[in-house]
Amino acid sequence: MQEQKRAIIHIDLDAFYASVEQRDHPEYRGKPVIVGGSPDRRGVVATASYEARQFGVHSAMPSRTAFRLCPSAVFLPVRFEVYRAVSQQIMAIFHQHTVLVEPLSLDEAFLDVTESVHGLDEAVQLAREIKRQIREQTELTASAGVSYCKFLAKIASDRNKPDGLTVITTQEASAFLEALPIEKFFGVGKVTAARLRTLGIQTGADLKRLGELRLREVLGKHGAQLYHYACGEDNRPVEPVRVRKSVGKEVTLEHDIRDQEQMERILEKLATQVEHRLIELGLAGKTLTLKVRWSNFDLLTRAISRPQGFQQAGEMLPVLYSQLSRLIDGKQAVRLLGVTVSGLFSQEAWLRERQVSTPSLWSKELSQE
Ligand code: DCP
Ligand code: MG
Repeated sequence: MQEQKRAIIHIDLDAFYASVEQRDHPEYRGKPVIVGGSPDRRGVVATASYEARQFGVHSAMPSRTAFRLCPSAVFLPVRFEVYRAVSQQIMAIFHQHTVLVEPLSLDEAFLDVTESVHGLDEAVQLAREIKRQIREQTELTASAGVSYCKFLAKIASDRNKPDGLTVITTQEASAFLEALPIEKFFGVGKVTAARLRTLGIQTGADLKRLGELRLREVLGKHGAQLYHYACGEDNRPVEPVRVRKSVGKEVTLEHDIRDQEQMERILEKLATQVEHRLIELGLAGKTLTLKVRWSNFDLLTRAISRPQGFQQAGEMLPVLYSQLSRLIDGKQAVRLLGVTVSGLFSQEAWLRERQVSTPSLWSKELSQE
């Protein structure tokens, strides 16, 4: 299908939480700043300023490790309300230029500006203007990527961080994708990358060479999609309103595990990530689902609902642990664990609900796949 060439901009703020902290505390500017959980409890890093990244500190790393790598860093707790207000400011800027804005997180969005520009050159000028507006109104820097599809626009914005502006034209796409390492392809995590590497696949050129059929054999539907990305084909539209149905995190383990305590530690991490995302989005959810995939690939889910909902990891964990201990029998090893909160509603409603209901009122709902 021959489609009209689009102009897509992807914008992503630089070291978002840390930059906001440096903006609001001038004494931290130019210094390593780490925002997230405290290193003396078992917190994780939400993000690190570029100064701290030079020490090897990055998002999702245990704060204790970050402290070891960079003891001189300033450690700060997250201030979601402030970040959410900044997010609203930048989203308002985006909406001045197109209605087709698809937010991916607080600091990141796709814009389809096809109707506002003639060609990618003008889209680059527009991206520059948007960066300028962001700096003027928020005192923060953003990086922008411009291309004819979402996948390439997103990769482009990551090319010259911080404060970058990168365009990948139709003509440049093919050479660019051929040289691109597989980890950079959309949807390729550690596990998929390791799998592809065993087949000798390192780059986009290798993906193309392997071919669509073979990739489909190895990775299913996702393999076919990956092949098309490697060929520079990505027709996914920019979708302005995404009605989010759930917030979930899951992990495929490097090695299957049998030890219940180890599983509980993983669930704790996942629940904490889900909590952070829910707080970021200002949401809570009625139903909590535990997902377990056994080493033989059988999948099992257990869902529990309660009227006052779930938002904090501390409230999810007792439920997850008790579901887990009912499921595991010591015979089967576990390959994947996941935690999802669905049936979402706004945080304000959640806070109201918590003031009136008692947490012991569980309504139970079990499902099995
Ligand atoms: N975040 C988080 N936990 C993660 C990843 C991110 O809490 N594992 C939060 C903190 C980040 C914000 O989301 O500031 C935006 O995420 P990005 O991936 O865009 O990272 P940054 O904006 O911090 O840095 P970059 O300059 O690489 O975009
Ligand atoms: Mg960012």
